[in-house]
Amino acid sequence: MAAPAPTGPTEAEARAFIDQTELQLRALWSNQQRVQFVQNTHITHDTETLNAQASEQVMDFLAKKIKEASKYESVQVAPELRRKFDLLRLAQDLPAPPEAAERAELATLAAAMETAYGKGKVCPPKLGGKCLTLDDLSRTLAQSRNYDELLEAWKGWHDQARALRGTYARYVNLANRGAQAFGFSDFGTMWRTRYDMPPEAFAAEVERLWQQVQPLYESLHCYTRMKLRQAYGNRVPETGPIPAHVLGNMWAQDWGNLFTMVAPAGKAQTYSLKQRLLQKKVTPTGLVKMGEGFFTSLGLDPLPDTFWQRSMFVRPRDAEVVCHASAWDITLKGDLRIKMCIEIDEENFQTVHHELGHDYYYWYYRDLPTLFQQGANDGFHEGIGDTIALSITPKYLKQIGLMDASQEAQLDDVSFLLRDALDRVAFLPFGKVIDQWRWDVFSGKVKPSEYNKAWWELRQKYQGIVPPVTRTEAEFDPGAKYHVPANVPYARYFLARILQFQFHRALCQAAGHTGPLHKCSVYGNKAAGDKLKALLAMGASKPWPDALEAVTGTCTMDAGPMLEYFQPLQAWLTEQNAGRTCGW
Ligand code: X8Z
Ligand code: ZN
Repeated sequence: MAAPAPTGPTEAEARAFIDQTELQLRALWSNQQRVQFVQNTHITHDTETLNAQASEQVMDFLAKKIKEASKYESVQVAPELRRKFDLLRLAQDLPAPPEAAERAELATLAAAMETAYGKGKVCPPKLGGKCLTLDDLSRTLAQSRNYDELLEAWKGWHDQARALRGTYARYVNLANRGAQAFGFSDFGTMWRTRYDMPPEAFAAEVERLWQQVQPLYESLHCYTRMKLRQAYGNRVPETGPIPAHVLGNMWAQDWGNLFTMVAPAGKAQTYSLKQRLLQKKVTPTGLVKMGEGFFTSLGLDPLPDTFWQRSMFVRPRDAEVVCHASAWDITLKGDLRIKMCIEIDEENFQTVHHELGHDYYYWYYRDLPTLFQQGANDGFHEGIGDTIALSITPKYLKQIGLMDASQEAQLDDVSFLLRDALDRVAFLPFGKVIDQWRWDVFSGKVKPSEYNKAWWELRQKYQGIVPPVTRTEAEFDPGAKYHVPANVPYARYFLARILQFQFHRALCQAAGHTGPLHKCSVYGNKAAGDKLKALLAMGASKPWPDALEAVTGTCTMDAGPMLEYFQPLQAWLTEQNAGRTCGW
């Protein structure tokens, strides 16, 4: 008699495996979050070591579970359960290399790079032992109009990052070994596989969106360059790329700080949000309260008391910290925090809304299964707070007492949109470049001996900027940007920049807004709030095109709404640039 055919595992067994894995993951992730939060708010040798240990633990656990999961590959299971298996394979921030010693090394390197970035300082001899932090240097970049002073601050911060070069190359090596152990050709491919489509299709998608917005960026670049030339003379070329240090920001990623310099001639710019906030003696906590106030006006919950008790809002006097802003849910059950070094200005006002967007996402999906506690894709997560910030219109500022009626009347559409574009439009090529570079580094197309060369080629090609002084392979300029040493993917911010306008238009429609999109604020509108809550509560339970369709009615990412929003500015820029050679 023939032996009965061997039967594979059942759907029930597959489900039990995932349920158990999710429970264990929640505990491990929560522990890791807690340790990381402590490290980020109090860098010492010990907190860094604890962080490395926690990462290693998560790495080991996920590697084991992903291997076990292959048993269930051919089991017929419900789509929702299959999605969890797919998400499990992609859940590693750091993919475990095969050897235990390599895993420990990768975890140690990653923790060390993040803390090194956090501790980064510049100590110019002329200050006689006094050192400058990134906050200090950024203030100079934002406020100074002295070419050489700007250069010194820019060069100081970029030069100190050279210490990370060797460690970074080793990290690339180990992370690739990890990614390959799970069937990805390299770590960058693993990153690009997180978008419910093949990795090549995702790269093409980013390129397609960039092509949509490139003309708008080029118009802004052309106009800004002309204005900068008026201020800095021949040191800013008439037709070539702009030196990277005169754009008001350490990485030339958003240019809002140039507003008073580039504002339309003849329109006196008397209004300053920063001045108004200072005048009203708004504290860092007060700034966060204002952000919360927007979300609650939409009918979303107030932040829990523990948020106010456990967050870090200012740079402590007596500890090394990672100041780069971030948002947390330590327990994955609503222990929300933000960590920021708030200074009272417009940029921080925007960032507070950005971070609270993350916290509200965490909050509304906190009851979902662990693997679904993510954004529909990571661009959604980055785009929520920014969507809300798009509703910070003059009308809204007046409503909350941050602008007078006379100031509102004076502010014309072009000035308002120009201010906004200096941040949101200027960012677009930067949002693309960071991972364009890392994808090439991880794939091996760019070798360590060409790190800086490749970096500046991309910066010039997409952003139309050049380093203000010669850079060589002795330096490591990508390391001067937080997300590179901190192992945080960046394409998400590019997507967010596009998505936030799609979300904004959808919320405005729900609120019954008519008229130009840039005039819309959904402040106080519960219908818009309901739409937002529904999106947040979906987490990653469905592929992102479904989530996008549920909010906007379309399942493709599209820069159309962004172009619509900036249309009056685009028309004005075209007039201003008439007769000039744009591009670089
Ligand atoms: O890193 C951030 C947030 C934390 S997720 C502050 N952003 C990017 C950056 O600063 O480079 C927000 C905009 C882009
Ligand atoms: Zn963010």
